[in-house]
Amino acid sequence: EHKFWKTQPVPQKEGDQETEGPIDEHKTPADVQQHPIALPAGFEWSVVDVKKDDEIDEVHNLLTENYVEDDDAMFRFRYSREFLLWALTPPGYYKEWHIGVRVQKTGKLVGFISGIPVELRVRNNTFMNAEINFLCVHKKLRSKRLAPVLIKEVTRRVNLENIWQAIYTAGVRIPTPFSTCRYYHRSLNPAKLVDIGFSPLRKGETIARLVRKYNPGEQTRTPGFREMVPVDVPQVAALLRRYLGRFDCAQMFNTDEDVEHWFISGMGTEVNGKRDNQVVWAYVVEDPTTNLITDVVSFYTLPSTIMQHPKHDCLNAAYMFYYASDVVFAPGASSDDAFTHDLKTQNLLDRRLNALVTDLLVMAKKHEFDVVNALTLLDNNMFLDEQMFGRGDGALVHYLYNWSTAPIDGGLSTTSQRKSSGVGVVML
Ligand code: MYA
Ligand code: JJ1
Repeated sequence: EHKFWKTQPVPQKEGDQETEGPIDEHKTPADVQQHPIALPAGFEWSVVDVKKDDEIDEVHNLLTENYVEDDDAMFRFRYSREFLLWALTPPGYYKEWHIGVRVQKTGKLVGFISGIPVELRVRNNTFMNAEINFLCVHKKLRSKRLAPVLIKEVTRRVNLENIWQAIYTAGVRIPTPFSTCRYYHRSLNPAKLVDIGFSPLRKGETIARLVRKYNPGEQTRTPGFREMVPVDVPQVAALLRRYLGRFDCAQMFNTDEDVEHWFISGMGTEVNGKRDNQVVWAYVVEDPTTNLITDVVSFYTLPSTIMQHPKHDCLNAAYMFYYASDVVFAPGASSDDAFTHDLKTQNLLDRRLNALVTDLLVMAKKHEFDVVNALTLLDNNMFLDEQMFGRGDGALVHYLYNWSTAPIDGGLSTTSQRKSSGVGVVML
């Protein structure tokens, strides 16, 4: 069946995941093949220097024409150059993990895979991972078993750094997920979404009514809600670490530099009062009385090409990224038993997340996004229905390489119940 995946250290079927830990025998970098995996004749490996404009251009162009599409091939992800640079250069990144495949004769880039280092906690274990993303093979070279070669080569380069685990997501199912999430979509520009076939126009529904229904208003309403700035980094980092501690699987954000990269550097640089190259939008709530940061919420931009449309060629989508709130840790009345305390916390959190997302929608509209997308991970099920997100036709499946763990709740069973998922890692 799975000629490649059956040879890899991944759980081979559901139910193979009961014991927590590595699947492969222990190895050291000295045990790893020291030369690159062989490519078919006519192709060569090429480290892509993402800091060079012409090279990030090549990756951008490859992905723009050949990366992920929806099931009906109407939309294709269109990651910007600035986004790719941000996504591929977090603190401690390895440039050798930005791996291209070129046609030897012409130098044309026809394949790509990337990894970045990320520390994860999975239940009680914390370990370094490669986060693998942007696997792409040119459409004309599909089904020639190039993908396994790319995967083996990135594995080798990760192992050379003494890292033996990886996390990755895909829209497809292969052996064997630890968690599955669904995509949800909140319209901001329903007229365009209907026009391009992204949203259906249900019978009896009118565009005018949809425009009114989905108008988030002009003003944010949470007192102290403002854009995040560099001095917020230490408080936001501490807040995120506490919040993500509640999930079965979460990114660690060990250093303030990690938070600086993922929340501040992605906000681009201000030129004449206008932000250039912004890829992430981050907001905090500063308590007006204590001046402490109590909440953070963020989203990133990921447009899609609209493949066959006379009028529109780009869907401007914002994706919910990390958020956190301190209300979880509000102490209950001393007379409360643990159960009552948890229930009160849950309710407080629910109200607070809805308030934050209401404000996020105002900001996303202000920045002219057509839609806000979110998965069922984190605590998203607490606000998806109330904030009028509708279920999409896509899923995002989460995988670990060389790590076995019991399944983690991706929020599928709990959409109508306002419960937390187990997933506290958001991939780009
Ligand atoms: S997910 C996004 C993937 N990209 C796209 O979907 C873009 C559009 N599609 C393409 O470019 C191609 O169709 C790709 C496959 C390149 C996806 N993840 O070469 P083939 C298996 C893992 O003949 P092609 C992302 O970026 C497939 O089951 N495996 O096929 C995360 C079959 O194996 P088996 C996949 O269509 C990537 C084999 O490949 C995927 O020409 C994480 C067929 O190869 C997929 N998305 O090319 C990668 N799609 O026979 C794993 C197909 O066994 C990382 N396949 O079923 C693992 C950790 C590595 C680091 C470890 C460090 C310790
Ligand atoms: O965007 C997605 N689906 C949209 C468009 C569907 C077009 C027809 N296939 C969708 N729209 C309905 C929205 C509607 C809004 C009002 C309320 C009701 C709902 O469902 C989907 C996600 O749902 N996107 C994809 O399929 C893209 C691929 C997703 C897998 C990504 C894998 C990434 C791997 C990288 O690591």
